[in-house]
Amino acid sequence: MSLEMQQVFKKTEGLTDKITHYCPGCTHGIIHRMVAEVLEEMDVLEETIGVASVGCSVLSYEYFNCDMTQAPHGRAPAVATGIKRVLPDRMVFTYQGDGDLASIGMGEIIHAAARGENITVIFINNAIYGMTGGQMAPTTLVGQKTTTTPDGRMANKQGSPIRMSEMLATLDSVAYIERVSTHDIKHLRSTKKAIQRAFETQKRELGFSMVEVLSTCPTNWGYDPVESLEWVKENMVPVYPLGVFKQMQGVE
Ligand SMILES: Cc1ncc(C[n+]2csc(CCOP(=O)(O)OP(=O)(O)O)c2C)c(N)n1
Ligand code: SF4
Repeated sequence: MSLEMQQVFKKTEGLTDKITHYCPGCTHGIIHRMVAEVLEEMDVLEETIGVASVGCSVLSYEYFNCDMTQAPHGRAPAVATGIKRVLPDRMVFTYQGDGDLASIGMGEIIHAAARGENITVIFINNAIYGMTGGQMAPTTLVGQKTTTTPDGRMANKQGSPIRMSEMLATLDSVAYIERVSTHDIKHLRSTKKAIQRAFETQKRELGFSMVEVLSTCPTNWGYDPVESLEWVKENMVPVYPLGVFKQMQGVE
């Protein structure tokens, strides 16, 4: 009797073979995978240009199997704007953490969204500036302790967390914004759908699209990977409600 081997799982063509440097339990890796799968499924890997930012995902240009470049501190939306305007038939995306997008790059993201640039932003919100030893980010929760806020974030001293999706959704030229989460399988499925919708929005030339993904940072939170997922569900989702904040007509 001959045994027939059947392949039931394979790595997406959208990622290179490079082993990532992310900490165990960090959801950056699974979000990379979903972005890569969507690009592969849409058959646009050959025409995609991604812009890596700073933070833990700075090396994402080594992991995505498409053309990639890297932009310094928060400037990814500006660099993506330039690329898309010169090469409008390319799929252009940025991959940015919350320190990059909501702190040092706040100006760039607001103006790219206000201009309705036809780019897709993958925004990773892990409530912390992961790379530089876990300092506070604009998304750090009230009461959440970080290495630079050992007493916990205090609204009267450091202000309250910024909800980027809600804020950017007020801009007329924004086509699509959704916030999703990585804390369980059901939400991972919704995350992939949102990423698909964002790239479809760009393909249809409808304008600016962004997916905010609630993500983990076990290393700087001081929890193990499973506890970290639980922490996202229990603590982040109530402050950062999931859902679609803007969906222009024509976005499907
Ligand atoms: C006040 C300040 N300005 C600039 C930097 C430089 N810097 C290092 S990492 C980073 C981005 C932060 O990463 P984040 O976007 O939070 O992604 P993560 O590392 O959490 O994945 C920046 C802006 C810094 N650490 N602190
Ligand atoms: S420090 Fe945090 S965000 Fe950075 S790779 Fe490790 S777990 Fe992920």
